[in-house]
Amino acid sequence: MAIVQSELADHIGTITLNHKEKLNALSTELVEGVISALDEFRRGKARVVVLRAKPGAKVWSAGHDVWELPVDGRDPLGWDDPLRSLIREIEMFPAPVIAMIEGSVWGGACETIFACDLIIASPGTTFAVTPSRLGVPYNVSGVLTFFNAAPYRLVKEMAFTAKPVSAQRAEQVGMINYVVDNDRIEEFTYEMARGITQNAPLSISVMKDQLRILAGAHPMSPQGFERIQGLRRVVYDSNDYKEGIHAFKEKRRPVFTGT
Ligand code: LCV
Repeated sequence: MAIVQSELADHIGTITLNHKEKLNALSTELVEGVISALDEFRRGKARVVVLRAKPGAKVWSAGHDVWELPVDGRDPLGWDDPLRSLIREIEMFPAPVIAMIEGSVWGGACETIFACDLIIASPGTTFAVTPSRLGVPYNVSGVLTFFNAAPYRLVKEMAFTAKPVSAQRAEQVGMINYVVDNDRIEEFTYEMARGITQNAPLSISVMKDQLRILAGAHPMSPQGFERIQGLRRVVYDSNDYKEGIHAFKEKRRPVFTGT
């Protein structure tokens, strides 16, 4: 069975994450499947895309595939990292992408959802930002995605505690659009999708791009960027980064020493 299923009907593209064994971890294989579905939808002139997991999923996605995180001194979230490519493909897709969420969402999967245009979640959904849990130095554009998705103070709470936030709290602060019961979320999501397909696709596409460009318009000097890259290198060269990954693989709690 394909780990990514896709279907295009009545201008609505649906992408279903279906890698049960790895809890829809954002592996290279899974990300390539999603990106190829988006390419097919672009060619098929989809007017809206729904990104979802299988109905009733306990884990929507466990985030970046930890087994694919480099431990040889390379930047774990470089430009060509599958997660970075996925985020850009969603942001650049010329029609709205609706994230329909059931289950828990972790790390890079949170950013993936925040890169979507609309987010509809079931009541049991949780969102956890996990770099500090693994010792990972998140990258600048990734932090900007979070910065644009939630209030500043909540972004800090999520980043520093790595604790899951409930769908209800996310909706209260405007981090997601709606919380809808599991037995209605599909009907609700596709009703919204159908409504979008009735509106002018070119107008929607240009507004999506304007909002993307404006949301990314944060001045940062070359020196400021280089300083951040230098600080990130200290983190991904650190013992703590290796410890976070090894602890995950050995199914134990990490012991961070700050070195
Ligand atoms: C590969 C996995 C994963 C996984 N990768 O089931 O944002 S950043 O910077 O942190 C970025 C780098 C990032 O996104 O990192 C990943 C962040 N993700 C997480 O921290 C979530 C890690 N996973 C978990 O905490 C648990 O798996 C949850 C709570 C999601 C589910 O727990 P549960 O007890 O239901 P298991 O932990 O037993 O996982 C089932 C299988 O999925 C693998 C895991 O290794 C296990 O494989 P095996 O059966 O071979 O042991 N798995 C889970 N997450 N991110 N593989």
